[in-house]
Amino acid sequence: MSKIYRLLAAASIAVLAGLALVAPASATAPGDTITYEATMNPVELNTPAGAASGKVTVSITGDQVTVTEDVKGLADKLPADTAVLASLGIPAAFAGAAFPHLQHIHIDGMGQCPTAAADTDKNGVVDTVEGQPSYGKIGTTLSISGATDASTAADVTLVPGGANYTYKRTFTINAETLAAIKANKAVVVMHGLNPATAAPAALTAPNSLGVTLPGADKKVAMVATAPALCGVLKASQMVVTPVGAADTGGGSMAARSDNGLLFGLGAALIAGAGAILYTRKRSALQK
Ligand SMILES: [Cu+2]
Repeated sequence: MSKIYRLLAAASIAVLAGLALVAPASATAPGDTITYEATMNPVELNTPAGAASGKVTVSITGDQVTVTEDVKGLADKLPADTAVLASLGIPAAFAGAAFPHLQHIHIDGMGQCPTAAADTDKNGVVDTVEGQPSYGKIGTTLSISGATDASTAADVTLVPGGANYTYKRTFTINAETLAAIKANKAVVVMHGLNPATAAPAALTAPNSLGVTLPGADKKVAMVATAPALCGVLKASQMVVTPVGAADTGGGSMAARSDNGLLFGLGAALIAGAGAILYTRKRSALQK
């Protein structure tokens, strides 16, 4: 998958290079595509140094964004033992499923990733709320389908799952998030800690947001929601301007058709990992 992804991404760049001029970021005009990148690093206390990594690219044309991600080393699967799951506030239907990773673009904080100093209650975990002064509130939910605003922020059925995944989605971004990205103060966060390496409190204390999963009788443990990877989106040096000037030039169209293909592949991969989980949850809700 990742090989195909890279080949297609390279092809997409080649198409753009053939049809476009490359200009400095300072010379942007309406219709230009501006790209921002975040290198995802382990959140101190929550993910061991070097255990997980990722790269996120956000390409913006007007109010349309394409977010691509390549993530490695996160928590892989939920426990298969239903008693263990119950102790974590996770319904039995999720036993052994791909570990869901809620992911957001956070805004209106300091535009930084939290350090160990953010653990103000000294329980060994930087919980989601403790991280907020650094990365701010949720501006956009990087869901695999459905809404991309805060309404889907904690919906574990709409997120990528597993240790390693790629993600690609094009959507209309809200003005608040767009402004934060352009100010280089938007922060991408992937949530969900590896139970094998998380501090004991992550398994015993309820999450700081008060989230209860459908079908559970207690709040889900902090391990499901605490920030695992974090990275600040920064403008990359290049801006792509379609030749022929028009807002919807040949370059943009070529890029879009490639995006559609990539997204299809990514969605198929994710659907494969999560289909059982979604189906089970839906039927539980219908009862
Ligand atoms: Cu978040």
